[in-house]
Amino acid sequence: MAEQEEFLDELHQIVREEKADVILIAGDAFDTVNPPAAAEQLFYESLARLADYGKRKVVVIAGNHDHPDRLAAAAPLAEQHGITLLGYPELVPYSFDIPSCQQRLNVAALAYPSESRLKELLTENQTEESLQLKYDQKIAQLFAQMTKDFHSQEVNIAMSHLFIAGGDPSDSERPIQVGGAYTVAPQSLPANVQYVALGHLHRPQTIHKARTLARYSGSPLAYSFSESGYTKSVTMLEINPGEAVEMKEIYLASGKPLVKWKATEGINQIYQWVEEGRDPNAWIDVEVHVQHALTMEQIHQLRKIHPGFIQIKPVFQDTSSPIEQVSVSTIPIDDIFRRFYEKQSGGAEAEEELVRIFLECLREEEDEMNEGIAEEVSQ
Ligand SMILES: [Mn+2]
Repeated sequence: MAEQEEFLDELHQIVREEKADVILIAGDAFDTVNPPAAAEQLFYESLARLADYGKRKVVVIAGNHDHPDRLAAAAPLAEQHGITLLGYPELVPYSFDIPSCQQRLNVAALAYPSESRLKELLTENQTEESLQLKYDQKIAQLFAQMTKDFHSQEVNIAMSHLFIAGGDPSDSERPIQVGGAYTVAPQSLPANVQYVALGHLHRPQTIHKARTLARYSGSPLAYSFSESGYTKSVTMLEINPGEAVEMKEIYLASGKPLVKWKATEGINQIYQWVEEGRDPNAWIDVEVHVQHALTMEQIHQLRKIHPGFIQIKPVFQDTSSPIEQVSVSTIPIDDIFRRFYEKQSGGAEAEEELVRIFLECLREEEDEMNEGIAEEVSQ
């Protein structure tokens, strides 16, 4: 939440400095259909601030993570602040007069068009390939219909939450459709608009094969380690009717870096790095080379020394020897247990105490079985 707040402060500052007339948010607004109340509060508070209580137009569409009804539930209230919240794909374009620049803006805003939300008539016998093609055609058709009355004397924009074929994904978007990602060809985006604002992919990127300037602004924060190699940004556009669009990418300073630590010398190396003040503000994925599995106490202690550890993963030295095929019955039971433990833990050595407990449990189990047999015999 702190990181999100920081970003929203920065966005507000950019919006003021750039004197933005309109803000487009192409989803996802939330990560889940059931966001925590605190997240919703931050969202609404930030929208009101961005809209400057009605002076600046804001349009938000739902993404695949958002609950369309829930996102749009506050629409009547938001509308009074000049904020348009759209949950479902609809066929109507939105037109607004923008007093701050004395232009009229047309937005073909298509909230996340899931196949079910499009109420596609898909017969059961269709192959995956023809479903994909039909979906693509349907999106092209929707945009064509929504933009058909767009006028070159006005500012024309399309926006949606889609996976454009050829886009560069990261590990954190989650598939846009259950049972296969429905993609849309870049050529299916409308040509008769000056810009297509896209949401879904976390990496900021321009769609090169589109017939007009189309772009993912990308997520404001990194949500997986596959997103650690580039800077997050927002996209700023200068658009006048009938003219070429001027685009500028504004890099964000907020957002914590994601880094990986590989402590090949063991747990003390982590303590040393923390003491040296390495990556104090980062989220960290820790790999630590150890002989034995980390105890709960060790993990607990590590978490106390740095608040940014996301995962602490033990790595065991590779002691694997070629697999020998031997009959289990010829190996002593404690050896079988040691081998099993090593395999399950990824290479850790079972401590003697653990082996002793295992053998004790085994004996108790055997005693109970013997008692059971004795009872049966006596009955
Ligand atoms: Mn998405």
